[in-house]
Amino acid sequence: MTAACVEARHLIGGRWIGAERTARRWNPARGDELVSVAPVGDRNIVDEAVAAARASAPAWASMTGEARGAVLARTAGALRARASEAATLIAREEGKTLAEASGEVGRAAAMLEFYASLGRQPLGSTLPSADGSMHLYTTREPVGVVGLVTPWNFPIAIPVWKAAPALVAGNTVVVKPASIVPGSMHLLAECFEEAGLPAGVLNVVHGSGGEAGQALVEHPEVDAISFTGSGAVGRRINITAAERMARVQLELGGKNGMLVMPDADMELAADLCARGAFGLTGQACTATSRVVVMEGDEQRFLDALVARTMQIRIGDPLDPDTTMGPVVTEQQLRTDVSWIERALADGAELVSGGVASGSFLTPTILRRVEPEHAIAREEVFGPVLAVMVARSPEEAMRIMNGTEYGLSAGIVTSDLAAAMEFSRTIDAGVIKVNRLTTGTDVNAPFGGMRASSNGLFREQGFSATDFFTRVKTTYVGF
Ligand code: TAP
Repeated sequence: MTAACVEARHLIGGRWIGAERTARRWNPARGDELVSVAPVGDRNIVDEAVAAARASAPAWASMTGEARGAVLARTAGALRARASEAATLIAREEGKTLAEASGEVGRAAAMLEFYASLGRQPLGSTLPSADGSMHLYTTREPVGVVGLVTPWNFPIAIPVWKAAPALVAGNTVVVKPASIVPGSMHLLAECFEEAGLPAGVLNVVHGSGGEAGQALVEHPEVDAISFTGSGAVGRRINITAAERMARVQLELGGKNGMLVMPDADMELAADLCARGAFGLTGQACTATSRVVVMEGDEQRFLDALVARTMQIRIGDPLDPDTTMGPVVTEQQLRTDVSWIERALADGAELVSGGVASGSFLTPTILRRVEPEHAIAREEVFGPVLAVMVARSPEEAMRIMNGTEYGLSAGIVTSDLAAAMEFSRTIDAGVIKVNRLTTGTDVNAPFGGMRASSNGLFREQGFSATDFFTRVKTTYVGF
């Protein structure tokens, strides 16, 4: 049976709109299977979407938080009802395994439910005043029209973790999803529509980043931009937004390290590193991409890591036995391979993996990596793990903090003092003790430090509404 192809459309002011110019996405695991076709949006379509968002903003902002939250709760229900279809589509379009895709859909629904409940939570505060005849309070108002620019690696969860807090806070949005995963965003937009979201409150424009994305970021009627993606694009967006004084949130790349202490359970360390590095094909911003082990522990750790990695089964994401899917595009695969070649040229040694075949890359472990090597510092965004050796705890901390990034960092130890010292010393927005560098709770703030973020606002949890609201202070004399 031929799997269905999703005919994605722009969603503008409640209307589904196609175009003559379209882009096609083929299943990365089965090159001949068309997964989705989407219109290629230009500046005019972005203008229409922003106008629709602007027109619907007053009515949406004047609804109660409870009523807005109820729409999000119904969206969660609609997504859960289509969970299996959504997971299959993500697996076919983006390439993560069915189990990973199901996890993503469940997480997106949980996120919608969390922000639905925020419609009933206080946003603002009451303050004591120096004037005894004064009622002094703050309220948080929506920012207005928000542009959401999202990457391909979580094609449903990331649009949700931006749109849900934006909407519950009373903003209207225009989403520009990554151009290689339009079908997943289309399904999500259908869930919002089915939940009764008023027309124009959430608009979707498909198309390339250079055209539709840039037009959205430059648009004078877009009050704020929330972007997740690469550092290079993020920096450009930062400059563009600053020029027109638009609020901007940037969540960018990472080079996440795991420190394995001498007292660590090596089986646990190997399991965390293998799943953190090769789960999601390593295509996660919080993927483990570096490991630091203490001198004398390296061989013991590598033996356990290689044994654990051998259990990974590469294949078609729809096969239930598959535990690692393909690399997302041929171009990304070439990039991954070129990072491996560069590492070997710099003096690293291949422990296992490094074999590219079709759109698949075997889980790759490199040893004899030095902190100054490019593979120790630059984001690969693929299933490649660099193992480094430290001669002292101080050197280990220096290596862990030795890249420009600061997204997620982990330590494996049973020494509480070492764990606490790690948490205090490491410059990263997320610290994990005896857990994967990937994965977070929906109610906890998430974001990076240093080059992993512009650091002004956190996503997820209660903090997300900081970005999507403005504070107003009201003095009522009586
Ligand atoms: P990017 O190439 O940066 O693309 C992200 C989004 O920006 C896409 O929608 C892209 O459109 C769009 N875009 C590209 N150029 C643009 C421009 N000039 N103006 C406005 N928008 C533009 O990233 P990616 O390859 O999709 O995702 C991988 C990167 O995202 C990695 O660096 C990863 O670490 C990062 N990431 C970070 C996080 C967090 S939370 N920190 C989470 C996931 C991913 P097109 O799709 O058309 O290019």
